[in-house]
Amino acid sequence: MDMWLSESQIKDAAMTYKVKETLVRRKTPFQDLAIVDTEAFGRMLLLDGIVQTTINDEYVYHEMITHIPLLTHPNPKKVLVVGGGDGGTIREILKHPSIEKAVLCEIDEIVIEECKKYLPEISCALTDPKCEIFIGDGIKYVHEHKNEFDVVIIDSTDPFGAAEGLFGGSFYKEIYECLTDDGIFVAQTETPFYLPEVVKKVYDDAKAVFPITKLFMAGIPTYPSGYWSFTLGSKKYDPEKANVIDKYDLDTKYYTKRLHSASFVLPKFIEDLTK
Ligand code: AG3
Repeated sequence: MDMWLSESQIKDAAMTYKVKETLVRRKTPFQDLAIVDTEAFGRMLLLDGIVQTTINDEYVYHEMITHIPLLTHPNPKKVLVVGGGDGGTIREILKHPSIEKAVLCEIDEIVIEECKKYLPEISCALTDPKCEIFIGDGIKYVHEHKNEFDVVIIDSTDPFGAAEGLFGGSFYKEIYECLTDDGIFVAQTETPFYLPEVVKKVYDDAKAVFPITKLFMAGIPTYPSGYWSFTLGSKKYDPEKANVIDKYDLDTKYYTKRLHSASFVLPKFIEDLTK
């Protein structure tokens, strides 16, 4: 008997995967967690039925959410990740030689526990001595740490329920204050195909706070529509003008120095959301 898993993306569309095996399924105090092995994408993490990451395409998301801000900043030393309990973003951050400390603030420690067990390729850097794990609310953590981080990355789930507070203007003001004088913020901000109003709102909210605000895109096959947006807010450095050419080379599969600025070139319907 074939087993199939579906994530509904809008009322009338869904993406479906053939499942080999369910490795873990458990209710945490915050969400319904599952890690399943799929035929097409390998092991896959789901939270409340929403695909978070898979072994076969995780590199796109984790490289882009990390290397775009970290290679825009000339010398990032301290980085905060809010969410991201699978550890993929931390793994990418620690590829940068300037990093002294990467803090992971994750509300649900069971995500970390299960990803360490079943997704070691992604979670492998969570035990690195430069990684500090804080279990708790990201909004509170950001509020309590002022002028401290060179880069803040919001590696959250979708903006409904638990993660809703991570997608608003008042939180972006707090992030602004949590950043150093030349700090940069990046968040995953959904797909403009299905949620253009979310993309627009996040962009406008970030723009009201940061002097430089830009959207960039990446192709992620297991996220709704396969085409995903990220929003970047920066106090000083323009990511499109960053001199990444002279910087060190990284071991990547998706990110390249040429792609860095190219990912900010937007199709018209997305560019229109930024006007
Ligand atoms: N968090 C962003 C997942 C968003 C995907 N949305 C969806 N499938 N509807 C990814 C966490 C990876 N570190």
